[in-house]
Amino acid sequence: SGSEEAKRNAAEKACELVTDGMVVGLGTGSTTAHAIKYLGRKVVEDGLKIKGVPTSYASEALAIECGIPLTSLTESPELDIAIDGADQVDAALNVIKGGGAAHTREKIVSMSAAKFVVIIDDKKYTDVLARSVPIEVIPYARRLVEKELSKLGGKCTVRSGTGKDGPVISDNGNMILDCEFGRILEPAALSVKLSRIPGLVEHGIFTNASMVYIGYEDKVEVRSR
Ligand code: DER
Repeated sequence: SGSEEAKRNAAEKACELVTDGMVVGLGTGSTTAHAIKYLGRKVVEDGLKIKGVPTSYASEALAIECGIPLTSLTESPELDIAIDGADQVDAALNVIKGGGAAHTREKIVSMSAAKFVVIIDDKKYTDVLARSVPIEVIPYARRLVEKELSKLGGKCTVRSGTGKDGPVISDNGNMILDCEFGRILEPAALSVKLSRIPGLVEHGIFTNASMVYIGYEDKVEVRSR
């Protein structure tokens, strides 16, 4: 991915959308970390009044460290805005997420928000999505899900991480598959097919982005749906 400066530029520009009284979905990953730190400074130094809903243990810990008051989806089901990163965004604002294995809660939060804003560095913007799609799967169903994904032309690998032997386990206690489909010309159609597979908890194709902020070292481009 691109430079930290490009990520920070996109993150801080998008945070201009956050105003007093808002409930804000806080995404996961290094780009959104810039947004969480920036919003934390606005809360602590300028008295910005917001509440955050984190999408992972990681973003919860960072938000607490930055002084952002937190709430839950149960207490605050209607979010004003969700700000989150992505692994790839195409020209029609279709998004692949899940590089951080957080896409299940990220999709729940993004769908709970009036506006879902994606922030990326320029290296992630492309004409056609062509990265592997992260897929959260109930371990019990893994073999069925792998079989159904291969029928759709997917080639899956179980994601293993660092600091633990064996598979990455998500914040929800499930496994992650990374599934290669090559160039994804019809993301919405694939999304529907994936969501029908029993035992597949959530996949990383997001078709609900309202806006994308594309950060460069010296500028930010904004695209709206
Ligand atoms: O897991 C996710 O969807 C994250 O948003 C992630 O993939 C983007 O992370 P990055 O901002 O560190 O590239």
